Amino acid sequence: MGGAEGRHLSCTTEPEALMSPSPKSPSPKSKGQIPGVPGSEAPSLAEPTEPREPLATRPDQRPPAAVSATGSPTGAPGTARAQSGAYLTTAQGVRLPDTDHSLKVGARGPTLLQDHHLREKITHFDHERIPERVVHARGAAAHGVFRGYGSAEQITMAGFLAKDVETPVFVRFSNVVGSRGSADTVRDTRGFATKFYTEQGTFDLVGNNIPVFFIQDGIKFPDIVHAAKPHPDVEIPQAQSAHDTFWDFVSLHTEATAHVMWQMSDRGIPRSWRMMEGFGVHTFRLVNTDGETTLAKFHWKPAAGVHSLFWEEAQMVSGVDPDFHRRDLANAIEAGAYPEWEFGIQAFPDTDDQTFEGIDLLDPSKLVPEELAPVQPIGRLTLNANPTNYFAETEQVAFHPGHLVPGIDITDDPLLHARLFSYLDTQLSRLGGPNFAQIPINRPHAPINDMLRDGMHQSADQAGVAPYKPNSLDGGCPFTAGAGMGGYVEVPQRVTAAAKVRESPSSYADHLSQPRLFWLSLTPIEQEHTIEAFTFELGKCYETPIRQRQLQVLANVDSALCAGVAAGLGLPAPDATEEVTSPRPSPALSQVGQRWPTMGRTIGIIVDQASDLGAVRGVKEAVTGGGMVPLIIAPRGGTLGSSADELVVQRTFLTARSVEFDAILVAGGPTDKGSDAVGGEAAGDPRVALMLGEAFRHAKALGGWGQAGATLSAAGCDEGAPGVVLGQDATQVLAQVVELLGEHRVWARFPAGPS
Ligand code: HDE
Repeated sequence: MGGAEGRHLSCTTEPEALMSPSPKSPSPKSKGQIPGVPGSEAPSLAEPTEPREPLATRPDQRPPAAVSATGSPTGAPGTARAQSGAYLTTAQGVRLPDTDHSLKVGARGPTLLQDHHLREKITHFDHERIPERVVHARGAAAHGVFRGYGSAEQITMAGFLAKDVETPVFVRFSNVVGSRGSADTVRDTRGFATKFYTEQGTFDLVGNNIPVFFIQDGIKFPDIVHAAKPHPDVEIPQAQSAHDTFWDFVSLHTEATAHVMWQMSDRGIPRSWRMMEGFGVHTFRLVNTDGETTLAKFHWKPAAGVHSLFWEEAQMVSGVDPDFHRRDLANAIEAGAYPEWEFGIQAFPDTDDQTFEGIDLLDPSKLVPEELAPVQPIGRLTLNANPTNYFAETEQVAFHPGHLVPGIDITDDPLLHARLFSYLDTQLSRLGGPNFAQIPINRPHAPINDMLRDGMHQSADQAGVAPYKPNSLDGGCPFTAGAGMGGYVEVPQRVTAAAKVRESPSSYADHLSQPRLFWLSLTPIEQEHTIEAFTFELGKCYETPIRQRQLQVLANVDSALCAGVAAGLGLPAPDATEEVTSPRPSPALSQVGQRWPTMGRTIGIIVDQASDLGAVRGVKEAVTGGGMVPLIIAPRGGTLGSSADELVVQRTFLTARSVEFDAILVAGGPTDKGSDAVGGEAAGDPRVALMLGEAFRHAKALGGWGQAGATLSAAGCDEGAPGVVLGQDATQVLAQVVELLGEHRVWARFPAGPS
């Protein structure tokens, strides 16, 4: 046993279990362990001196599958990772005696050019970075498995959706605007990109957590991205939409309004990637074995519910823990609280006009309310392993909306068509040439016979002498496959004859009905947050005309929305200049008012020398037993209690901040000690008061036992306020707090919140 976090991983973890790419054998859960363990074995105090085989990866990690550059299983053992020998070598495998000193003429002399090791080491280092993604540069990923329910078999022949078929997946979540090193919790759209390694080839669903997009035609993408990125002269602000160029563009380009409404709502600041919905955004065309087609929109529904941060929390987290979302994902997987989503589709008849209930299905700035077209579950996604190497897997993964499998085809959405060009193109500069599909994380698990040859970074040793068709020298191989042989045959969709034009269909001119639909579907507390977000963002603009222009857009969406923002900005609220009908609200668009599982949530337990440690141990076990993570917060680090039954401290009053916890418990002293137990260090510490005060303000559940009431009251948390649970029995207090956690927040703490 070693390490402050109570590590109990074994250093002899089974290599096969660690490395297996099979989705059927997810990495073993390490239940009860506080996540965040850096390696699979606790380090020794002194630097090790005896050569030994390197340590195994952690049980929660999995590398890409062991398939060759051309998609066949290599049979390589799971332990066959790069860089896994006991001795340091050059890149050519020659053992090295020293890597701390360059070769010099005497200890104080000049460095010699002949030092190959120095030159190789520094040259490689000089080229360690590749260009970050133009958009979605900031992100993290996980491996998992997708299981089809078979419920979509009537409408699509996609093999991976068939009943109980299990398909390995790699999922990357991202922020759109910020650079690779920016903070996770900024207000932004989130990417939700899934690579399905199906037996019929790779299918990528490259979606977002917002179902509507800023633009309706891909040709506008550089414009919106240039407007959202930092100002080109001073390169500020980083990873923010709260600046003049963004609001200048969207206030003029009103087709962005629906997306902007979502971004300014709580959806723009998710609590966790595990608690986000995902959307394919575009309408796709599904085709079954009889050639019948159905239009469909893809949805991911998180098992943990859809939850967000408060804006103040998001801002604090950006400073306290810029890696909040990626840490949350990795920790949940490490702790065995595997994130899950149900995959669903909204299906629509493939009619000539490609509309449904008056909504143009080819317009990516519009959604179809679930009340009109319910989301039908067709499969389940489970993320069950962390990557073993960020660069190799997460940075190099290359998604592409054109990676389609038989049964899934595209529609004529002009945004999608531009994407079909862009994603292949971008990888050429980002991943250094046309062979990026051979990078292990990008290798399909289906056999590849593409006749593509040579090029930069070719790593396949291809067989045959005739990479052309027709040929006789390779026996005519490879042969083409029609639909009956698993070939991808495009749906022979009729295209209406028309003149070549640069214009959009007239339905695309409706920029207001969907923002209004969204606004009307929010609960009062969500509307209040949205008003605050617009006020904050526009308040950060320098130019008043830009604010006024955006207020006019908001006035056309809803007068109350506009009035709220205008009041905050100290500007007059303009009258609407366009009339918009009031669509029926869609309750499915609200995040508030349901109960959700609490698995993977974090509960902070404030403990000091006056606390009843027996009760704390019981609570800690109950939290762990419920699949949540308990973090002990104490005045200083180390352990509490007797050495036989010590309690490891995970956070101190100095390192803890409220934003890390979903709920906080205050462990009071045993009541039989009477007044002696009152007045532990927690009661008088301003950092504890700050922590509790913030959690209270952010509507988090708070609990305590023994004399904890005094600590809570001192922090301004009214004992009688909703969601403040006090009692003498610690496990009962915990049970009530967990009950509250199921609703994510104690909404009743706000006048505008639901009671
Ligand atoms: Fe992307 N987008 N995009 N996008 N996008 C990229 O591809 C682009 C769009 C989305 O985790 C880039 O490999 C254009 C819609 C995600 O690696 C780039 C247009 C949606 C990711 C690119 C769009 C997305 C990207 C950057 C308008 C939601 C991250 C690097 C026609 C449905 C994927 C790269 C990952 C990434 C271009 C619009 C989602 C530059 C031109 C709509 C989740 O190729």
